[in-house]
Amino acid sequence: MLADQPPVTTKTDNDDLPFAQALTRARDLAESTICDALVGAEGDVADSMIYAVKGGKGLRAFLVIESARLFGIDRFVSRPAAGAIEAIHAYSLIHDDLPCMDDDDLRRGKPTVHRKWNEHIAVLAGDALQALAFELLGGMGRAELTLGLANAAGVRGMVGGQAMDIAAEGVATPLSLDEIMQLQAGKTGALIRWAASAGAVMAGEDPAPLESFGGKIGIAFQIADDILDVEGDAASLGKAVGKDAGAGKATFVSHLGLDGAKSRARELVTEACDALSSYGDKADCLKDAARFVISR
Ligand code: GRG
Repeated sequence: MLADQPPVTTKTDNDDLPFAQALTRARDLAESTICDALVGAEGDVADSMIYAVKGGKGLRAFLVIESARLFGIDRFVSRPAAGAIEAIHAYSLIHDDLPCMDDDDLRRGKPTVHRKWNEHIAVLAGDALQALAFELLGGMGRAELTLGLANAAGVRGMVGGQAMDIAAEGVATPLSLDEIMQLQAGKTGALIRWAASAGAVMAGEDPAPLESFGGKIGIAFQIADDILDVEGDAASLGKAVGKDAGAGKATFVSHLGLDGAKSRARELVTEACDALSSYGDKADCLKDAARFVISR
C-alpha cells in the first residue's frame, strides 16, 4: 500500500528470524497455546473458539514474543501471554462481527462464527475466549501483566473504544479527528500497546519506550485499516470493504484524505521506530513490524 517504505531486514541466525517467519512462528505458537489449553473441551463452543483463533496474522502475539526477546525472555516463557492476547483479539472479532455490532458474514476469508454456527454460539465462544485469556495469563503469576490486559480489553480500552464507535453511528455531527484518535486508541490501540509493552513488564523494566512504540503503531494500523476500507478488495482482505464510507462514518481518511492519511501513517511508523532507539539493532524485528502494519 505504501510502497516507499524501507525494505524489511533479513536476519538468518538461529533465533533471529526474518520478520515474516518470526510473525508466522509467533502466530503458530499462540494458536497452539490456545489449542493445547482447550484439549478435552468438546462441542460447538470449543470448536468455534479454535475456528475463530485460526487464520489471523498473529501480529499481537508477535509483539509479545519479540518485546520479551528484547529482554532475553525465551518465547516458551512468553508463550501464554501471546496466546492470551490472540484469544482476546479473536473474541473481539467474533463479537464485532455479530448482527448487533458490525454484522459481517466474512472474517479471515471464512464465514464469521455466527454465520457458520449461530449467534448464541458466537456470543459464548467470545466469552469463553476472554476467560481463557485470563486463565493463560493467570498461570504466569504476573499480576501486573494480567491487570494491564484487563484494563486494555475493558471499558477504559477496547470495549470503551468500541462503545464510542457504535455511539457515533448515525449522529448528525461526525467525530472530530481528536475524537477518532481517542476512540481508536481504545478500540484497536489498547491491545496493541499492551502486546508491545508486555516484554518490558515481564522483565520488570521501564515499559515507556515500548508503550510509545505500541501507541504509534496502533494508530498507524488503524489508519492503514481505514485506507484498506477504501482501496482494498474483499477477496484479498478476507472481509467486507467500503463499510465506513457506506455508513457515512468519520475516519482518518475522511479527515485527512487518502494522501494525507498515508503520509500520517508513514510519520507514525518513523516515530515508532525512533521510540526504540535505545535498544539498538536488537529491536530491528519490531521496527519491521511497524513497517508491516502500513504495508498490509
Ligand atoms: C466487540 C468488544 C468488542 C470489540 C471489538 C477490535 C474491535 C473491537 C473490532 C474489530 C473491528 C476492526 C476490523 C477493526 C480494525 C482493526 C482490526 C482490529 C483489524 C483486525 O486485526 P488484524 O488485521 O486481524 O490484526 P488478523 O485477522 O490478522 O488477526
